Amino acid sequence: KNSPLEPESGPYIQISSQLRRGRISSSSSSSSPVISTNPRESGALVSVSQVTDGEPISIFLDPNCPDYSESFLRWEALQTSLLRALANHKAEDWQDTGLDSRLGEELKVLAGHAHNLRLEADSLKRGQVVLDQRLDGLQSEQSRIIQVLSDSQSGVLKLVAGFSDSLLSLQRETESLKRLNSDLVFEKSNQSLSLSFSAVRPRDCSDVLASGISQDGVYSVFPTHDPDGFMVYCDMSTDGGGWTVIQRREDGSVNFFRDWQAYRDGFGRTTGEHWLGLQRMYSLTRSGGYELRIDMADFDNATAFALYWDFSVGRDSVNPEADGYPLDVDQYSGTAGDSLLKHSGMQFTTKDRDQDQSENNCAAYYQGAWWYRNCHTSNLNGQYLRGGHASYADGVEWSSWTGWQYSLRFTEMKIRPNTKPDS
Ligand SMILES: [Ca+2]
Repeated sequence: KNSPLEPESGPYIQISSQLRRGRISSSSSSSSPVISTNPRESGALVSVSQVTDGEPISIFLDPNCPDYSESFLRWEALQTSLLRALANHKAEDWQDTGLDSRLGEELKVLAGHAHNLRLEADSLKRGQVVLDQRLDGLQSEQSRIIQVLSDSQSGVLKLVAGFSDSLLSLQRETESLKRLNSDLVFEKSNQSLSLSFSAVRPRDCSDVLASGISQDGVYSVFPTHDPDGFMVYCDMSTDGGGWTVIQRREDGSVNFFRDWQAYRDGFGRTTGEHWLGLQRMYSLTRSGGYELRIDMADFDNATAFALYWDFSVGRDSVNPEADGYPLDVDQYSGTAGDSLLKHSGMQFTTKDRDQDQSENNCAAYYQGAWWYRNCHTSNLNGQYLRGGHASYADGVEWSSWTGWQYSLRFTEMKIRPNTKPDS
């Protein structure tokens, strides 16, 4: 007969590999295996369950196999004894390895670990409390910062609003300042324009004086009707000054017995004896509005003057030379007496151009050049005869003051606007 443990021949017994390999003996399962004869597996005779790893052992008997009842009983007994041996071995193994003490030690260690863990948990809890406190502090800080931020934001908004208000008012102020500035610039340019006209381009000595110059001397003037201008002597001393000198006799150094062209264009030295010229007198006075003053002196240091409120040469003439530069003079006042009004309306006569009302040439006859009628009461361009003379009326005469036989030491004819601006 074959051994039931030998499945290779005859009716076979199938045993789980674990049991066969004896690994069941090292199982640490505490429950003993259960052997049942009422197996769930069909055809199985015996089933061993609740072994380690849960895999039941089923023992099958071939139905065709011969009766092995005896052998089965023996097998069963063997099995039982095997299981008993197994259980015993387990118990022995349990005790042999000293697992109890090991477990106790491990339990102690575990308890120590647990203690440590508890301590750690406590400290963690404390840390948590501290962290919570810090968190609370941070939260309150955060809310405070948020408050501050919103406050500062509203403050910034207020500031911005204030800024934009200031900016607007600043812009308005800038605009008005700009307008004011342009007004000022306009006014200033107007002022400098009028100043430049009066200061840089004075029409006569009164403009020179108005520009702030009060020194007697030679200046350039630019009459409205003679924009190229010319040099004149300005008397800034007599009666408020501003006088433009048109004739001077003072020492006889200059010959005054000259022709038409010389009297038209002028001659002499501006700082000394000279005749400004009829054309220039016309340029200055053609529109009227000038007064004439004649200062005189004799050789005894006596002085006198004659003043004419109105004075012009070639007034309203289109061609003054052709018209003969007629004299227009009016409204005498002064200390020398009037010796000129009788000449008003007369044309100018030179030795080479007779425009007087005499049969003769008054200029040639009285050795001068003047607005002769027939012939004169004054002869300021006559010969420089130095005081009293025997000849008749051919010297530098002002008859109403010194008669017809006294040649004056000094004469000066000067003009200025008779409508002085308010000062
Ligand atoms: Ca004549």
